Amino acid sequence: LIQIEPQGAVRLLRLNRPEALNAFTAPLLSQLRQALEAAAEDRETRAVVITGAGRAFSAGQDLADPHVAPSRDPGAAPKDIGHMLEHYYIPLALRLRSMPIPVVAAVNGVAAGAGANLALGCDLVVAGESASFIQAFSRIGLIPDCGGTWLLPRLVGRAKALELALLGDKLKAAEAERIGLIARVVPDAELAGTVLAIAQRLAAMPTRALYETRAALDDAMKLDYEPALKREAQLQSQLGFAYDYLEGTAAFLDKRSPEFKDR
Ligand code: LHQ
Repeated sequence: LIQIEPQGAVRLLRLNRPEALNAFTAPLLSQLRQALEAAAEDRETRAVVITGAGRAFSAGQDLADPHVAPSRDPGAAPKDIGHMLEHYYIPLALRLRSMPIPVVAAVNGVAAGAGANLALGCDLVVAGESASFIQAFSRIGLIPDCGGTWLLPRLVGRAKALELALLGDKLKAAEAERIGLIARVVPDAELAGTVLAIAQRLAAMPTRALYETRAALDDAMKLDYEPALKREAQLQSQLGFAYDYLEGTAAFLDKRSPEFKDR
């Protein structure tokens, strides 16, 4: 259900249920988390790309899955769909957000519901121009999950977040870029190449500094200005003792390419 394609220091993970628009089932979600875990543990892998097979990135939770589809039999006991979040989506979202290496989403088509929010949880989101993002939850009587309530207001502010979440309309990739929901939109034919080039660039960069950059930005969201300045100084102090700072500075002064190692 997940196709793993190593490309040098970049590991591409392709959601591979194209006949169902890569809708999430428990096995697919488990395999994706395991693939992220394996990429995090592999010392040769320095960046990850997540994309979808076929015409979609992911249609979100598979609504036909008996684990979550409400029974139409009035006598049947109602299902607790929170279990699916607790056991599959939350561990996946946490794994994604704490990856020791950068993760780029290559959004190749529609990303709906949890599919959209999984993509938005990646460090960089690049979409093909025919891609779209849909907070489909309100259409079926639910709220944004898989990090949506946390991510959306931080990415686009409360006004746009509520517009997207309440109306559940399809947002085209160009508009998603314009409002700051995603980093970049590129012509469809250039998506794979552009994302691979970005991931390769990130893979050659100082991995530990990239990791701490994400952590510092996320921390700063919940800090006042002065504590944020102090947190920067604390992290900078640690990085200043690390190999990559020595190497980066030496390479700059020697006018050569650096070879970073820290993780
Ligand atoms: C699908 C799906 C799908 C099954 C398309 N499931 N079959 C977490 C925990 C617990 C519970 C619930 O939810 C969550 C988180 C969530 O993600 S909730 C949100 C779930 N996702 C949605 O509500 C999106 C539903 N899909 C759509 O709105 C459309 O299919 C989109 C906009 C994604 C694509 O539209 P089209 O390009 O027009 O394609 P289509 O609608 O014709 O779909 C193609 C096929 O894929 C079709 O099957 P068929 O047998 O007729 O070819 C759809 O039924 C199937 N499909 N999404 N989520």
